[in-house]
Formats: sequence, C-alpha cells, structure tokens
Amino acid sequence: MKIGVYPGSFDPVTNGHLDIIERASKLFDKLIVAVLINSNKSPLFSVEKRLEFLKESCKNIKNVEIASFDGLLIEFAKKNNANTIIKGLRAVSDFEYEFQMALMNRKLNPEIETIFMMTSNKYSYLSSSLVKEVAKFGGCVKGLIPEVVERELYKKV
Ligand code: COD
Repeated sequence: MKIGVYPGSFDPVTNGHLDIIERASKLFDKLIVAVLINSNKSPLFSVEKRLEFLKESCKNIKNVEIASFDGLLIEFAKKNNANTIIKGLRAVSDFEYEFQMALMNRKLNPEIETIFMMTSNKYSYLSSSLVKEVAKFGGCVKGLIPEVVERELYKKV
C-alpha cells in the first residue's frame, strides 16, 4: 500500500494546499494530511480548528486522512507506514528551505522519500500568511481559501 504524508502548519488551509491535496491523493492509496502541533510560529488558529477546516474541506476525497503530529515529521511518517513525504513548491524561495529539510529527513530515514509538487499557476502567490494579512486589513480573500475558513477568518483577525 502506498501511503503519503503531506505535512504543514495549515494556519489556515488555503486553496493552494487543497490543490496539492487533491492532486497528491491520486498518487497514493492513502494520503495523510498532517498538521504540526508545535512550531516556532504562533498560530492564529488552534490545532483543533485547523483539523476541523481540513476535515470539512477534504470530506469528498475518500483516501485522505487528517491527523496532527508533534515532534519529528520523519517519525510520524514511519509510525504511519508512509513511504513518501509530499511538499508543495511555489517559487525558488521555497526551494532552499525545503531542499534542506528533505536532505535532513533523508539522513534521518533514507527509506522515506520526499517528493515536490509544483503549485498550480493560479495559486503560486498564495500563502496562509498573506491570506491572514489581507483579511486583517479587510481585503477580499474570496476564492483563495475554503468557505468554511473564510467565515471564521474575518471574526478571528
Ligand atoms: N501552492 C503549493 N504548495 C503550497 C502552497 C501553494 N499556494 N502554499 C503552501 N504550500 C506548501 C508548502 O510549500 C508546504 O510544503 C506545505 O504546502 C505546507 O505549507 P504550510 O505553510 O502550511 O506549512 P509549513 O511550511 O509551515 O510546514 C513546515 C513543516 C510542518 C512541514 C516542517 O516545519 C516540519 O516538518 N516540522 C516538523 C519537525 C521536523 O521534523 N523538523 C525537522 C525537519 S528536517
């Protein structure tokens, strides 16, 4: 069974993330979308909320599971019998850090591969941070995030 893990902060999930999830779900028997619990960033949404948004947004993709994890991603992947980590790439600026993490993860466990999926053109500029900033100053984020997130984002910022 081919199991992939797509990890992230997902604070909150955007349509750019969902595009990667939809496309990656076709490559694996099971795709686990894994939300990092403790990161250096201080999140806007709680882990519970981020999981709820993802569950609602992915409810029609049958082979997708939503989970959270703490600690090392590579340990989470191994515990869940995943053979692949999926990362999204938007621009060259993403590459440097992602490349470094991929090499470190390979050093930690050479049996788990990292693969990179290119963003779709229409989402290449999209990030959770930009969405939060635009919403904070009252800008329109329609079409950039799932509706379930949109409803709560304006209240939150
Ligand atoms: N189009 C395509 N891809 C996108 C888009 C978009 N518009 N937006 C984001 N993405 C990709 C990102 O490049 C990333 O691959 C993924 O979607 C998630 O993005 P974010 O911003 O929600 O999440 P990050 O980048 O903050 O997640 C970082 C991790 C949680 C993956 C990382 O910190 C991690 O693995 N932490 C666990 C601790 C660990 O193992 N550390 C050692 C690493 S070597």
